[in-house]
Amino acid sequence: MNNSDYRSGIVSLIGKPNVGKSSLLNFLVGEKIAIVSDKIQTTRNRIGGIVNKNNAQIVFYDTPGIHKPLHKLGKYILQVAMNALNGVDLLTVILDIEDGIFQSDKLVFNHISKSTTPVIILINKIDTVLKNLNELNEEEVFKNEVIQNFIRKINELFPAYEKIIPISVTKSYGIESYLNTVIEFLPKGHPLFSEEAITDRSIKFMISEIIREKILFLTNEEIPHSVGIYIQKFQDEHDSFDIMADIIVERKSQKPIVIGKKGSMIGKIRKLAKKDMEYLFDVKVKLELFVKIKENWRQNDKFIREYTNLVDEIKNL
Ligand SMILES: Nc1nc2c(ncn2[C@@H]2O[C@H](COP(=O)(O)OP(=O)(O)OP(=O)(O)O)[C@@H](O)[C@H]2O)c(=O)[nH]1
Ligand SMILES: [Mg+2]
Repeated sequence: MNNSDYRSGIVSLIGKPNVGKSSLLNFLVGEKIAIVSDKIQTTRNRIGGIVNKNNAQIVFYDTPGIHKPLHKLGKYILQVAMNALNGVDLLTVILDIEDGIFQSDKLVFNHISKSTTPVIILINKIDTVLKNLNELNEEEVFKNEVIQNFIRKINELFPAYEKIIPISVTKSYGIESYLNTVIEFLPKGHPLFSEEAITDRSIKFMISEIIREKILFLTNEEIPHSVGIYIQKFQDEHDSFDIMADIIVERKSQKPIVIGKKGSMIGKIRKLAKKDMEYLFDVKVKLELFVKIKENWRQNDKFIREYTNLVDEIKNL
């Protein structure tokens, strides 16, 4: 490797909720560092994922889906996504071909149109329209009628992009091509993180996110979004973690749902979370969970500070 050719920089992944931003981040990093779910507004924070290539280091920022906020927490979450539009080398807007282009995508384009940072557009979930994806080459995919119609819509809304790349995260299609394009846009420079690092977030952050993911997976309706996590105790004993965490709900009626009949729901949350933690951190995990009620916590700054990790990201919180 010629050192003078080494490139490094930051790329923000932006889009409406549920398009696959966190799924893409995990695929790029090769480890599950960001939680994923089929429910909208899964991600609440900016999560840096670090990717090392022999000629470059890229820091990808996963961001919350851009949405119209309905409460105080939503406003802060949107602010996190907005902050990620500035001070980065490249923006990547992700669209979802299965869902189509709607008002929420227009909102995303409105926000980025104020930025002078170069933009790459990814059309994700093309596996849902091209069932024989793995038999097709890049040109055949690009020329496909459904893809071309989608590109026409993009051109009407936001023609100021550098490149459009159709991808499928679940079928690992188009990602290498995306990565190579990203590197072309990065400035020459030294790595920003050590080669071993995979994320800029702490172990404690990851622990609270894993617990939240299991709640998103196992519960429905308003529960997944009403939940906050507070880590009461985290003890790292080298080959084991001792963890006590509170699951915060915002109404009395939600507590028995999260606990479940004879503790069956909280038991499942604990079991799945513990398994993921042991796999990710390669340690034995002792995990105790408690459910607590804090009325309307998502409207209260003090509680938002305690039960999300937004305080690291939002100056005035
Ligand atoms: N079919 C298909 N599904 C995908 C693909 N990529 C992601 N998904 C699914 O899309 C859903 C949303 O994925 P996430 O990665 O959580 O989406 P996100 O954009 O981070 O969502 P927010 O955090 O809510 O903004 C999950 O159910 C994923 O499994 C893909 O390439 N094809
Ligand atoms: Mg996400």
